[in-house]
Amino acid sequence: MNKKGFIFDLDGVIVDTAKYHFLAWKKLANSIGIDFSEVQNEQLKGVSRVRSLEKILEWGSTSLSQDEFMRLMGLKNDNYLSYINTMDDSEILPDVTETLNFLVEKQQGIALGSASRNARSILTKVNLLDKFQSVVDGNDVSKAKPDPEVFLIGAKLLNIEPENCIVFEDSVAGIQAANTAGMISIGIGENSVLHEADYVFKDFTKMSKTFITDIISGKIEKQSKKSINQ
Ligand code: B16
Ligand code: MG
Repeated sequence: MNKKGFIFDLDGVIVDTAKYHFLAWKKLANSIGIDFSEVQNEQLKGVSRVRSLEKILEWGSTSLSQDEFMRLMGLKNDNYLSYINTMDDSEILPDVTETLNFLVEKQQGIALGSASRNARSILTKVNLLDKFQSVVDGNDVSKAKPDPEVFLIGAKLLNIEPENCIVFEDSVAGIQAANTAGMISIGIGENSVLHEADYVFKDFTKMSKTFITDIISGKIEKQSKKSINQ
């Protein structure tokens, strides 16, 4: 039997919490007189909470004491959690559940590889926690994406070699992390943003079961570059 390890990012891949991060960071930034665009927001996707605030402060040429930095991170997370608390399984992105069920049926390894410290509670909220054999989140890593640590730990927990792992990611930093880990990188989103990925799909509705079956069989490999797409 061919067994691969499928590692899913959370925010922007399984659920659209990316929009809640954006709203919460924007509110926080605006409260200290800094504004940033949706284009700049792409740089916050997939990176840790600490690094996100550091970047926002850089954009605003602002520096803070350590205490104030921690206080603002807390404020952002409280605001973010007020959105998360209202979530249920209706917020799972299209065809994600079907893809997970297909992989379970094919007895593939399934892991979560997220930078979020809120990952487990989000998976619980949307009722998907039991689909994952391993969950690696922001509490388990010391280095944020684009460092490959989160995905390498995921592969290890699945007991599958990195070259037999596939990463689904919506962020530039996450695609770079997957590539550095030597895994097949599949971008979920826009080709123009995620052009470093081996393959890009707008969402899971555009990814055929044949594509997944071909990955499992080894017919589709890393860097065969975008023959099947969008
Ligand atoms: P938290 P992912 C990432 O999750 C988000 O994309 C990123 O925007 C966020 O800063 C990071 O989680 C940390 O999240 O504040 O909840 O710990 O995309 O890696 O699933
Ligand atoms: Mg993401």
